[in-house]
Amino acid sequence: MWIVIICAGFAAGATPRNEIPIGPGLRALAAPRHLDIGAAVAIEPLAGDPRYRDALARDCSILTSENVMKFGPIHPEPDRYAFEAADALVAFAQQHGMRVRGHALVWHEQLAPWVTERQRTREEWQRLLHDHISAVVGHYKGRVYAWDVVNEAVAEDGTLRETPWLKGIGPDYLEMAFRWAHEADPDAKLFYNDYGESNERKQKAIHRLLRDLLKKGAPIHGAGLQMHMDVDSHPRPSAVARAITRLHRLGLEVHVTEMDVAVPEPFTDRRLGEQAELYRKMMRTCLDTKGCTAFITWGISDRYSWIPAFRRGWGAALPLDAEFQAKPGYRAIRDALSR
Ligand code: 9MR
Repeated sequence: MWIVIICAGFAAGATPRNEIPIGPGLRALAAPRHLDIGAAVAIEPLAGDPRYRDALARDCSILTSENVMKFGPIHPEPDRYAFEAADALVAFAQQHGMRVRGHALVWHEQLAPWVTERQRTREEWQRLLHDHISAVVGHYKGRVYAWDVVNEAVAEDGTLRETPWLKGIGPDYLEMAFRWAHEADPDAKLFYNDYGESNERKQKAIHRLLRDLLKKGAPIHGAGLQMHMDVDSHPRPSAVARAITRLHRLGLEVHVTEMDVAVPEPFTDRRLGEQAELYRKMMRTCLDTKGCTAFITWGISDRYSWIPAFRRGWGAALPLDAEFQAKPGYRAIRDALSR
């Protein structure tokens, strides 16, 4: 009996709950709003999962490399660069007419062991960073649209974070990194990227840092707001709008670079509804606030999200579920774009 009813449903053309209706993907809806929309991409599913590739092709006009362009993966030994994985990502983006955000040239995590395991003079640190940036940005010249040149350099209290780069070179490392990236590809848009949108003190410190760097003539074109959040702890849309406006007044573009909204188990309809409201509000904030030119989530499907491995008991953070079906969050983004 059940089988008959279910089959009858399909025969009558009913779509299973959550299935994405046939129609324009998010990319087509974002284009007339002059907004890039996209996702961070992991290389394994890009190579092995056609559903992942199809979802990216349907919804994204811009892709960020989740891990493969970070220092450790791309420069594993002093004299060896491993560009293959990142090249495959860039080739996929080119085939689909998508832009690429390179992430991230200067960060304190995912560094190759050879970088941190030995002492160096300031000059040696400078040479190391210069050579890394020149080689990586040079390799992708004309193919990577924007780079996160420096990632997460500001601590929670607004001071510069104690990283190997700060210790090895001093606070000038930021200006140097932007200048070297610009030399290697004068057409690439260069971004500073960080998290902590609810932390007004940190936001002000980032604003001051970028203002001072711009005053010195550093080639900085944009700022990234990562926007990792969860259903219980998230910035107010007004705080996000304020941060975007403040950065835009410096002449910078703002990208939402890594948004996801973690949900605690069990992933109930109520919680997924709260998540959808956050996606809707943040997309609206980006659309309504001058300066916000890209909206990127940190992954596209819950099947390949970083959250469960890093936060036990949390997950379901992305717009598509593990079977690539649209969640309420996907529909909320689509509605905000169609408004
Ligand atoms: O999603 C990335 C995960 O696969 C890595 O293991 C992790 C290493 O720290 O980095 C994750 O991406 C981070 C990004 O590069 C910078 N902002 C925070 C992201 C989530 O941790």
